Amino acid sequence: ASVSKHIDHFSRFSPSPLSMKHFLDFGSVKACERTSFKFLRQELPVRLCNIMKEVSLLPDQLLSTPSLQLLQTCYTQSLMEILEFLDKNPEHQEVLESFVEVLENVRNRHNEVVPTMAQGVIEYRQASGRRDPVTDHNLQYFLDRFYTSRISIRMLINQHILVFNGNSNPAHPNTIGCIDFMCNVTEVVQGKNEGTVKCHTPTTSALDHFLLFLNVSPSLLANNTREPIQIPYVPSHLFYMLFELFKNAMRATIETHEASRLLPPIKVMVVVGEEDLSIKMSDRGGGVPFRKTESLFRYMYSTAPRASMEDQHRTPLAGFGYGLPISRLYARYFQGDLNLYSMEGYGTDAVLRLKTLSTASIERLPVFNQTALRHYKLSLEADDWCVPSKEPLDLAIHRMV
Ligand code: W6P
Repeated sequence: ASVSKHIDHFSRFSPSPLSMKHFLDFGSVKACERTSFKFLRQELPVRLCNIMKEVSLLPDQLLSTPSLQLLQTCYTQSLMEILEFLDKNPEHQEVLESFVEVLENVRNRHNEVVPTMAQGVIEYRQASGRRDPVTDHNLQYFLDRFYTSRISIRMLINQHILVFNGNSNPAHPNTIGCIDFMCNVTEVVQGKNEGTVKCHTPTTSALDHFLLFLNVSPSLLANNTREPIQIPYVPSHLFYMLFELFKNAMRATIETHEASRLLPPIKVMVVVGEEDLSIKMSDRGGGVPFRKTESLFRYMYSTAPRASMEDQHRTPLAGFGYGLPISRLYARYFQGDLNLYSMEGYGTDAVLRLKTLSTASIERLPVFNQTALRHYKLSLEADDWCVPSKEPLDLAIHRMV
């Protein structure tokens, strides 16, 4: 059957969200490579095809860019490689072993998907020359779903590879795959644990800056308790988010205190409750007008006049790239969230919320259905809120008769 037949078939299934508890059980004594194999050879095609379907609905001018062509080739190739396993016998050890190899290839093939997609969007916007809010809104919708799907697929692949192929990690005895079931949040905030699976590669110098500034700028840790604060979580996801928040806070602080020799500290507070674990990072970097805070999470906002992705990799403390929107996706992926509360003229509080319980940390996944389809068919509609007029209304001309 042709590829599009497969995509149509598998995109009719909804992805099955797993909880943190599921992930942990998969990697514990109950772990069975065969069970995991049988689940993944079905679930990976379902997740791949659900998002491939949405890719195929993108505007033609975007789909025809070299970047999008490349992405579609990668996704198709990976899909076909995984589908090969549908009629293989799970009882054969060689099958299980070659599956792990294929998963490693798939993962590496998709390493550059984020910058490639970003490049495609830049090319599209340059070619079309259009900056209309409807297109931007639709692309934001798509990219949030596309990147979330990628996060989730990599999570499944990494867990299978690490649990059944990797040896246990002696440096972190509490880990099952890339999950630390007693992830010490305070240590991640302090840069002491970046996680083992990299979801991005901070340059060595960026990491040095991070650790240096954390020591130099008196980053204060206020805890509500003396006990270590531990939750089941993916340290690399947590580190990605905190590092990104820190870069932004640091950049704002430096830029608004250029003349001063003393930088106001960036303070971090970690609090654990029964449901939520909250981390607040506060800077006194002058803040952002309220009107602009939501645009900090927009891909279109950051792609417009900025430096190329190359430059972003090189600049140790860039900030304001795709980092914030992706960080919010990581937070939401396990039912958390990331919000900014800024006071223009003073500074910004960034609040990251995670779930305390492994049963509440459940994957939040996009599904391709009629509702999603409608988003791609959405065109310009009249707003149901009045547009403020520039001129004050002259009531004198509306005289009653
Ligand atoms: C700012 C802008 C921002 C974004 C994210 C986190 C902190 C900050 N501070 O001024």
